[in-house]
Amino acid sequence: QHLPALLAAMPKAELHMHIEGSLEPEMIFALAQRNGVALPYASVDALRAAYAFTDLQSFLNIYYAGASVLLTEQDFHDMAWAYLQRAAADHVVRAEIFFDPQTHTARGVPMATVINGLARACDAAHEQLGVSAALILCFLRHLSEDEALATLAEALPYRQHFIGVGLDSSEVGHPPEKFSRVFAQARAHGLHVVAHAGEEGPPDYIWQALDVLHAERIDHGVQATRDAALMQRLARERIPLTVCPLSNQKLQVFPDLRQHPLKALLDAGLCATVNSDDPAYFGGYVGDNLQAVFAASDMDANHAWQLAANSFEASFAPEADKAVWR
Ligand code: ES4
Ligand code: ZN
Repeated sequence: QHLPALLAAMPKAELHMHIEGSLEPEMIFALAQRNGVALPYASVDALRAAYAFTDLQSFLNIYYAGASVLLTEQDFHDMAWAYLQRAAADHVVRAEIFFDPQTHTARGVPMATVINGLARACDAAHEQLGVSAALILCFLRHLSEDEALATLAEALPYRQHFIGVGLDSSEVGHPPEKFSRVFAQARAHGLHVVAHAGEEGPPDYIWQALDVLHAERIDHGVQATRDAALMQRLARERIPLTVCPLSNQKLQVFPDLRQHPLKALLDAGLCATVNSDDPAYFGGYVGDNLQAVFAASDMDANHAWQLAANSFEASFAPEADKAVWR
């Protein structure tokens, strides 16, 4: 009774969401119509019916198809603005938003179109919603490091519009060490660095993200529970894990949320946070993720408070802002 209300009302930061994963089926169809893009699905319902994923790759195939409707700066703005309004309703006061420029530049959409549209929505969110929003550019790990290096070079003219870089897409077979040079370059430009690791991949990928990429946060990281030494390091160094329960459930990482390790991570002293990943595809926004994972476990109000505190501790917001939110 009280716990759902606390989870909904508590101010929080969302640190792991892919803006292309916030495209609801209705918006995919509206943008397809606006832009004259043909979709391989007959209707909103037919598209939604395809959201039955068996693993990460089965999701990514549909996610990249959905993103193909994005063409203009207005499209990128409208997508991000819709997410930021929804986040504000969940009492998100800080959002650090992933975007995948290579998904768009590969289709001929200019980098400027992508970044300017997203950045305009982030500015509007601060002014009109009181949500502090920032962008993190993700490299697609199924592509080469040379392509990531070219993408970073293309984005550097817009350096003031993003705060960091990340690493996403198909994990297994694409270890973090494949991207050592591009992450070193990003760090040299003063960018924050994060990486998806230990979603489907082994604990070794988490070690690599830390020791080779110097990642400041690990996205997902739930496979760390398989490695006691890694758990100790993550706890001792307070390296945040941005955990996404409904994503883990829908991609069959933990098909039953009662098996989800969130409580174990918190109780082991790790800085775990709860996030939505791809809310339009996985059945809900950050508030829905919190409600679902609490309903499936015996976490209490202390865990809820810890998650909110962790989300601010883990955020890259200015310390002055973090002091207010905490
Ligand atoms: C993603 Cl759930 C997930 N994992 C890896 N890469 C992604 N990109 C968008 N969603
Ligand atoms: Zn993700």
